[in-house]
Amino acid sequence: MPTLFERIISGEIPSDQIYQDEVCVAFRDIDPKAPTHVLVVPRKPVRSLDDDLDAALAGHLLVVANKMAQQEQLSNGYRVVINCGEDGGQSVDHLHVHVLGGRALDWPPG
Ligand code: DGP
Repeated sequence: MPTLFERIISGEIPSDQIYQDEVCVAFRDIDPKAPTHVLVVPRKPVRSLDDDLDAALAGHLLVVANKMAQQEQLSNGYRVVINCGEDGGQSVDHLHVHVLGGRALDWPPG
């Protein structure tokens, strides 16, 4: 059974996609927590950061997260978040990197 994000990547579920390459796709979060809230999602349905994660894939996702911050002109700063597991607040079981910006973000998170 494909994950929600596989269904978005395939186009079955519409999204506001802003980037794609051979490894990953980026689209706007449906429930944004900041003026800019983008998800960077690998095409491969890796379940979470706890999965058997390939270092090259992990690095690529971070490079693309930075690319998205530049593309979205988050020149005053931004935050990159990976929620992992129940306590981490992960709600979709397909690894994804949140890129948040456009306002000052509180720390620590709730
Ligand atoms: P997390 O809680 O870290 O697993 O983040 C999952 C994010 O996915 C959450 O911020 C909301 C977003 N999301 C859930 N369903 C959809 C959807 O159908 N479309 C889009 N664009 N984002 C979604």
